[in-house]
Amino acid sequence: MAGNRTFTMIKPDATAAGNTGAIIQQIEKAGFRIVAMKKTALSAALAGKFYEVHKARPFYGELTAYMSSGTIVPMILEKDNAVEDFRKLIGATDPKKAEPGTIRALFAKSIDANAIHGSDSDENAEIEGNFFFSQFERF
Ligand code: FUP
Repeated sequence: MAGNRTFTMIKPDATAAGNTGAIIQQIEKAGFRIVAMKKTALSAALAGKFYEVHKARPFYGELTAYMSSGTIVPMILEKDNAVEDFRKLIGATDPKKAEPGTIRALFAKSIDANAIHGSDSDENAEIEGNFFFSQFERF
């Protein structure tokens, strides 16, 4: 059965461009409830830990440098079929391939500075949410 929670973070390109509010508005308009949210930043070491599954990929170094280059807004979100519906809302990894109207089509600058993250499974949503939030920060 599909779970009802996913994890997202608004990435440094989008927070720097002043698109945090516009992106949150898209997320709420699409029917997601915000369970937890904060503005924070990752050290290179913590970004490396978050993206450990991509360690062997050629873009890992750039990815972790980029993700620690500015502020981010991590969130836990709730909605029926959350993981799949949220991946649809954000669009393809490469904004050039993202469906019109998706968050990445609207706000992403490039395949690496692509505005927003969305968990790819219920299991990863749980792991990634726990990376940023304790049970006392969830509402
Ligand atoms: P996604 O699940 O859409 O975020 O995409 P992936 O899990 O494949 O990739 C994770 C992050 O790695 C992307 F958000 C951006 C970065 N990435 C690159 O920088 N270059 C690539 O070719 C692919 C991904």
